[in-house]
Amino acid sequence: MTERIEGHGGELALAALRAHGVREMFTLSGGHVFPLYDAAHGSDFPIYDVRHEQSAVFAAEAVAKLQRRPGLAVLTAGPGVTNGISGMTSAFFNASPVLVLGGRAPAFRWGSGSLQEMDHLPLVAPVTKHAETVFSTDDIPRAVDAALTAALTPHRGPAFLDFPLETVFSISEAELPTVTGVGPVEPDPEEVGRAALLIAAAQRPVIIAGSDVYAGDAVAALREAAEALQVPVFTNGMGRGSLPPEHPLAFAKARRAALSGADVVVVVGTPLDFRLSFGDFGDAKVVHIVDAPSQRAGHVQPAAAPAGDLRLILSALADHSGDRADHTDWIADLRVAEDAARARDAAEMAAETDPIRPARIYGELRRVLARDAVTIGDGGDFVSYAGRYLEPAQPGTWLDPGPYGCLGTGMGYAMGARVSHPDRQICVLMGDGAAGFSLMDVESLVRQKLPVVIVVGNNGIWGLEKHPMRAMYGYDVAADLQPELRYDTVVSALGGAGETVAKAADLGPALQRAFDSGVPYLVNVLTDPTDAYPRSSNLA
Ligand SMILES: Cc1ncc(C[n+]2csc(CCOP(=O)(O)OP(=O)(O)O)c2C)c(N)n1
Ligand SMILES: [Mg+2]
Repeated sequence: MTERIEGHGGELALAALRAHGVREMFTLSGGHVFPLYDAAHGSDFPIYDVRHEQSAVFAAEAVAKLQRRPGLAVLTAGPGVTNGISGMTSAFFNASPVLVLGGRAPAFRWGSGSLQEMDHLPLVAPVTKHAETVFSTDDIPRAVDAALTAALTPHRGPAFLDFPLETVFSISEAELPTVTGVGPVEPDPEEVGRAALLIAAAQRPVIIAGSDVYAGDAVAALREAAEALQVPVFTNGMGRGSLPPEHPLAFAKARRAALSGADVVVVVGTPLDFRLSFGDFGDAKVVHIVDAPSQRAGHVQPAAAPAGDLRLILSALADHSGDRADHTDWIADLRVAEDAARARDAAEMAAETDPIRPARIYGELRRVLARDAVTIGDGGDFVSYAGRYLEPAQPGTWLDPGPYGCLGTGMGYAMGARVSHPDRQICVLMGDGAAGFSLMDVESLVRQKLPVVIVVGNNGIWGLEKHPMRAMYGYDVAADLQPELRYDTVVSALGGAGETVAKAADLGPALQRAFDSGVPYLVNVLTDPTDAYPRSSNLA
């Protein structure tokens, strides 16, 4: 039974959004999109607003990533949309189902020079799965449904619609599309069988599981497959935490030993990109398991590449009934390497140095973070250390910017995480350089009562650029920031709170105060500018 609805363009859009389970919008005001606000206003559909459109799109992306449902950003015409493009591009690289609704100058006098009159589509089309201008009010519900269906269909990603002024302000009547949900993509059973045989026959197999395993709700199936075939599991992106760190097949630190010793590397739900040495694992055969045929790598010839619903593929691997090699010794060897690396890391995380090194910050954070805390990385070296020293205990608790590597996600991701999980700890790990992109949005968090903890690794430099530039040229330029800058007082001035920490012994109590404060709180940790993340050991 279809439902007919009547209202202005904003109301028609909102009805279709609700039907798809969208529950809130992130935005920065602009007259072109007032009807969308009017529809949400007073109708149990919260509007969160920000100080830069990048934060609105990043917030929507955090909702999409964490909750596996569409996130919504509403951006005004012209500069509102263009300010959101890095966010859309990040969502495109991360396969995050984000819908961006843009305002647009009136169509009826297009070409006459209206304010902000520009065609957004050529700019956003390359970084979205669906980009469309909706020219008629009664077409809005259909267009919203089509955009969200595209965003949610694996391989997922962002979608964009813009509404000319008269489209969204006019009143009309339309049918509300029935939302059926996106059905699973059936994998080719022969390709799955080939993958199962390769893994079962391997002497030294390894699984690397990435973001699409979480996005595709395939975490349980991953665990079943790994346990059934007895394969050690490494993770990246949103795949982190898929196996709890104490699981006998969960590995994080023995990656080098694993990838150099493996005879079959199974990469699930993540591209064979720079994070995975472009899929080149020496003599090892590669099995690449992807959620859609479009995700098969063009630059590598895997031995098998099943494409389709990851739950179906991983469950089929778990059910493999043929012979399998014994991996006990291989797992035991990797466990030795893992334990040795873990002991080295533990020593670094406890080190009492002056100035403080980032490792110690993470040592202290591990004591105060709950298992379900959401940690967000926005920065250079400081975030590489976070990836190394923090071990997410459950899936859906780790947000990094992904392979687009865009600085500035911090406050937007924090807002989306806080809205997604009102009762959890939300902790942003931020470089001092990264802080410059979004710290003003602390104001948005304060005003809308969205407390988060921000830990700044303040080395006074763009560390990830300064150290390599010095190594390459013997000097560096454009890589210095003000040393010992008081980012904490910036947050205090914006209505939050914070403190600067210079001594390792003061870290623990400061972090505790931050999490107890109930307001946006920045712990500004002065760190050693000579400390550079050892890139050569950063295989992924
Ligand atoms: C939007 C954007 N601009 C520039 C870069 C290049 N970049 C990558 S890491 C980095 C340095 C980050 O410095 P900071 O946040 O202080 O972290 P640190 O490396 O010092 O720990 C820069 C400039 C980027 N990734 N994204
Ligand atoms: Mg820095």
